Amino acid sequence: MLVVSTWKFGYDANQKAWSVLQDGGSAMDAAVAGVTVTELDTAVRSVGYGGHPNAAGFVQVDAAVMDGRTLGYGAVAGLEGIATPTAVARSVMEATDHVLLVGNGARDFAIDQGFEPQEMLTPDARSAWEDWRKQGEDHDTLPADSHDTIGALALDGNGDLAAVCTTSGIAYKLPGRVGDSPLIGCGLYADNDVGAAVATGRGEEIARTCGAFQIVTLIRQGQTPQEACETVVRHLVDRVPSSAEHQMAYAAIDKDGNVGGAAVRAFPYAVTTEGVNEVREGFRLFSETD
Ligand code: SD4
Repeated sequence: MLVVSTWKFGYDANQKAWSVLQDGGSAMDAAVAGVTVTELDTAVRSVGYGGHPNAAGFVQVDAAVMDGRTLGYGAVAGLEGIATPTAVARSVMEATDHVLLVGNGARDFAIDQGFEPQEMLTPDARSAWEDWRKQGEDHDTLPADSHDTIGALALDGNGDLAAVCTTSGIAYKLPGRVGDSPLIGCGLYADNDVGAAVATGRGEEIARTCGAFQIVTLIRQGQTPQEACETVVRHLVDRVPSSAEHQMAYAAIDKDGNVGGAAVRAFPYAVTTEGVNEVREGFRLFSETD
């Protein structure tokens, strides 16, 4: 059994996910429960409740789940007023024969499924947004925590894999903007036969290369998760050099429990398995001073 989540805050998500696995829960149960902790944590300004709003002051979240057993996938994008979008994405996968719901349709569906609508903009996030507006809405002066998606990968006791991804996207984005996180193959991918991968960073860059799918394909062809993550980061930066101005990061696992992580810049990710519960530093292409 194994759980891997992006960023330092992934550590808390992993504790929850690991306890679900230990209680006999599935990889999907564990991954969703883990990231729900992050979605509800107001200290995390880039995911779920308390996330940074879009330019118009509304928190619009994106989330997705993928089930490695069936290649089943469900996602929501541009969803407002629901604090746990990953659970909604799971409902899209399980309760509809669609894969992606957006905007008001996603919200109506969530409410229909029993999710409680709520205000998503916290006073802290509102005041940071108001400051940004007063300073002239300059996209070069975004808050330091203006993005940081949580992606989580889980391998359960049956050998099943799940990948999930959830974000409030880039701070002060254009209303309606959707990043890579809810897009299959870009933000996440999972296949029981091979492994699973998630992405975090600047969605506009990440979405160019379908990196999560590429990583799983490279593992299928014999690369380790670490090699596959590095290959995909290098490929993007070689192919589109301007993308290196942004952060792009991937974490991956294979079906045997090997783990990898690589990014353009510093990328901590959390790893929890039997006897291991730690935050690791991913391979990075550039140091902070490059
Ligand atoms: C997005 N990929 O919406 C997300 C943001 C993010 O780390 O991951 N940041 O583009």
